Amino acid sequence: MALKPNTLDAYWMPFTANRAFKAAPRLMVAAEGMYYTTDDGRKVLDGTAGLWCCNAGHSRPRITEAIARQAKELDYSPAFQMGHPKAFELAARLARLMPGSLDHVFFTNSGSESVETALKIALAWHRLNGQGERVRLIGRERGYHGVNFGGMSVGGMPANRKMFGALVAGVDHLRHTHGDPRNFFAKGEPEFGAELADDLERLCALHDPSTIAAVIVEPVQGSAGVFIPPRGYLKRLREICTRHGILLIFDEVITGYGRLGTNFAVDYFGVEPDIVTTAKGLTNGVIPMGAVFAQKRIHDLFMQGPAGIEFFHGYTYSANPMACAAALGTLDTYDEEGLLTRGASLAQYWADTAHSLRDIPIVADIRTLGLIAGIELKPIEGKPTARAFDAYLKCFAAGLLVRTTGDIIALSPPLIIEKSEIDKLFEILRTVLKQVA
Ligand code: PXG
Repeated sequence: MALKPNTLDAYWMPFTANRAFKAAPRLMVAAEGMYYTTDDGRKVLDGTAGLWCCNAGHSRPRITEAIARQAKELDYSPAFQMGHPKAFELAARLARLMPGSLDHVFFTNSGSESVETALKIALAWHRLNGQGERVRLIGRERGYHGVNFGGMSVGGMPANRKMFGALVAGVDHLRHTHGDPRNFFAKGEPEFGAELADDLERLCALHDPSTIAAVIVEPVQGSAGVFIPPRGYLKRLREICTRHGILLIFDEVITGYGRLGTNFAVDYFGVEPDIVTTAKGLTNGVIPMGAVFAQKRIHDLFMQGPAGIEFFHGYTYSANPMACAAALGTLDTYDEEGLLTRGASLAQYWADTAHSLRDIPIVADIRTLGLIAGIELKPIEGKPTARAFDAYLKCFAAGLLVRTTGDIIALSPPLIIEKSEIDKLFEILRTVLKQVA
């Protein structure tokens, strides 16, 4: 099934070094359970659940069969001024899964769209609430909220921003929480740095809180390299937001659907934001879909406005029937196999095994929470990112899929992973890290 080289030309690949890839392509042709199969017939252990999304592993029958059935039954139904039963069933089921009164669900097609949707809900809600002067949005350094204009603007990864103009106006950023050496090699939530949440008070003093609509953060920063919030940080952020009437948005595109051993990070940290964005694990990554959860009081204010369309926002494929079927099949799989809480029982083993790499001299820090690990490498002098990317290529050749960002290796396996596979994953990684030392 090898592709001829010239067939690689037309596809402009996302977030990829296209020229290097096309000179030495890596192609997946099949996947089942914990493993991918490459075009040259090798099995590759999935250490990243695809891109943090295939939480139930690959080719799961409940999901694939639900999609096949749905394609025959109702392929598409208009998303505006029209509905289909599975959209309502899915929203009700998700509302039950999410704690507190985050019980209304708006459907999108990706994490990026979920973020845009959440930011727009926040701005519109303040306007309906008679506080239309709340127009500022606050993100955080090193945050990743997708690639559309709102998400890019509140995001804090310089490379994702610098080429794209002036971005959305009125955005500011909290300091990130990474770098305190006292927190290096912490298992779980690091001890030091809850007071970094007070940085929001600095921005409130600068802009006046009455101009700030919302703060958006990832409960655990994923893309930028697995930064786990200091113990108490998120609670403190919640308190400051509440005190100043600022909406708090948790971007749970990565942490949602079992990644931390709980349904959502909202459960794990016991902090209830006003809006939650999700995607990825919602459909096990199989069909693009996102879901934004809003508190009842947020939703209900929209329903008290003038008759007619309450929120001028939505997508052609919002609650697409195929995506709804995939999501319902995914939730069935999670339920039947207890996957959303499975990470809790594996977290200790996962952390211990990950931290066993600590003795390797090029390892600068190891961070773990739930079924996530970030292994930070010391960069090669003058060549940042080169060591981690070399490790990525060597892992792939040795039968393990990892992700890298900067000089950090990020791991987030499907939640079906067995202890023997955890062992195997870190054995391969140990061998490779010795090779790139
Ligand atoms: N918010 C967060 C927190 C994310 O992690 C998005 C929004 C955007 O989602 P979409 O579906 O528009 O891509 C993300 C996506 C990685 C990696 O390896 C992470 C993401 C995507 C691709 C790779 O860290 N996160």
